[in-house]
Amino acid sequence: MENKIKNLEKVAERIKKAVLNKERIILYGDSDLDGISSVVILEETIKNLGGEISAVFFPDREVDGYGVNAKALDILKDKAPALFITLDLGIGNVKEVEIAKKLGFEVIIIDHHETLNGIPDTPLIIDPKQKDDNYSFKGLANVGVTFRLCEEILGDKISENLRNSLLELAALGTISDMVPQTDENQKIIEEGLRSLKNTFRPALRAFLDILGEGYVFQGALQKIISALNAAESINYKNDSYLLLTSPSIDKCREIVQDLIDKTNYKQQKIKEITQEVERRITQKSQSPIIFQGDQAWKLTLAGSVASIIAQRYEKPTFIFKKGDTESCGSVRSLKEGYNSVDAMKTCEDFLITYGGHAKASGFRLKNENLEKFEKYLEEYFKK
Ligand SMILES: [Mn+2]
Repeated sequence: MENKIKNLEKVAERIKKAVLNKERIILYGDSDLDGISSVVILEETIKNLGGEISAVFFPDREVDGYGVNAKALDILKDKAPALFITLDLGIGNVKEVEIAKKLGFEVIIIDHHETLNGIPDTPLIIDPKQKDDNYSFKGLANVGVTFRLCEEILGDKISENLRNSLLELAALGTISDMVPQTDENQKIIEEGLRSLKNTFRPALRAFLDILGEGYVFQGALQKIISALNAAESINYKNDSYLLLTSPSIDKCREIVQDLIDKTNYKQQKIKEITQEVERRITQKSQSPIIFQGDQAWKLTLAGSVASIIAQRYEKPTFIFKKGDTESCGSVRSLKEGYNSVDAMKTCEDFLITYGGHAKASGFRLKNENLEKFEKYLEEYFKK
């Protein structure tokens, strides 16, 4: 049993060297709270060392797709040479990492997703789910992995206040990513939430003030998480990131109120789509899966809808947005032994992309293959 995630020390040393040499550093994170909180805590760690971040990028899943994309690399290419660090994504971007390297970037991947067919060609990968990683706990959210990296980078220099401040975000990101709340995750959540009550971070203070502290800690924590997840990435910028890094309490109050309003609207939409799915599946109750899509549904809501349906019907659930030629969706498969990634692996010949975790994953394919996809999945889950 090893006590450190593979490459943790190597990556920490590389980042410290970059700070010393004043190299440019780019952070490229996923747009959900796990990705955003990962970016924020790594940025604050680097700043604490005296380093600077040259650019922070969050791709819009709906427009840009999940992961590193060539368009973003093209926008960033003037910043090369630089350290290009991916957070909560990247482990599947074999092709894009090649492009990044050709542009002059040195790529560091910090991820916690399953590795599929081959990993990007860079020695600087941290992902506890790598085949040859012997770290004892595999259930960390990406922000948990990143927190371990921040600890490694800062070493003894980490002050109690900084550690607590990073832990608050690590706790929220961990809860939000729906990883098991056991082992290290449980500790991160406990410590982070304890600190959250006295948070110095203006954004989190604004949430506690607006929602009411008592209310938040009596079970309404999810309100904060939903609100932070409600921000969309536009032109690679993300409101939740701007919020969490803002020093102005007044500005934070404004954004927090706006995000809460957006969340309430989103919850209403999720309810409507869920009802529509339920209406449709009454005629298909024999199928071992739930497989539904529509042109009017937003991809950003698909995961939430799939979660509710999968829980309610105890079946692997595939919810997708049907585009003009391609469809893109989210999968939830909550029962033990029903691995959604393994299931989609049997369809990889006609999927454009797919990936994620056994219980939560995603896919994209041509519309003409939808029927075939559904059939293969039904076959797979019948067994
Ligand atoms: Mn994640």
